[in-house]
Amino acid sequence: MTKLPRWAFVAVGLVVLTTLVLFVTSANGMFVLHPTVRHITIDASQFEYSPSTITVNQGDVVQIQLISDDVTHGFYLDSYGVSTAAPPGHPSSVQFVADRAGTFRFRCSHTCGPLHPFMIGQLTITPASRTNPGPFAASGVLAIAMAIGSIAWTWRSSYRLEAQDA
Ligand SMILES: [Cu+2]
Repeated sequence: MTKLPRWAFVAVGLVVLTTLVLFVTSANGMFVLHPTVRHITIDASQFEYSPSTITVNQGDVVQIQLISDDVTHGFYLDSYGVSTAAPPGHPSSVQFVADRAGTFRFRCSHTCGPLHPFMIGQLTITPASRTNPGPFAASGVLAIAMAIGSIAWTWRSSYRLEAQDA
């Protein structure tokens, strides 16, 4: 029976390891490397939010402070079911984890005047794997470099041993 060279086992092991590392780091939302707390202040007035478009990263802890500049306004985030309301002079806060990526509307949940139904904003939650390409890409490249380096090194060592035996 032909004995497989040692480096073949090492190579297979490293390829498996590299694949695992790449799989784990690229799995969407599986590993969020840098969850951050995002403090966002929204000014509400008849009949708009400022800012009306917000972007956060998946996994972020989002703290929203709602401030009303005139009458009582609400904040209701579609699909997340997060809601709060702020009378003028009484800011209110709500916190949630942006665990699902996508684009969601938030709307006024407190009747505030004739154009109340049109008081709408948009929250975009960017998928984790696309928001942090740096660390993901870096770990993948590092794993591949280590694999190639180790294979080359083991191959060289076994080659030397064979040369000595001859
Ligand atoms: Cu309103």
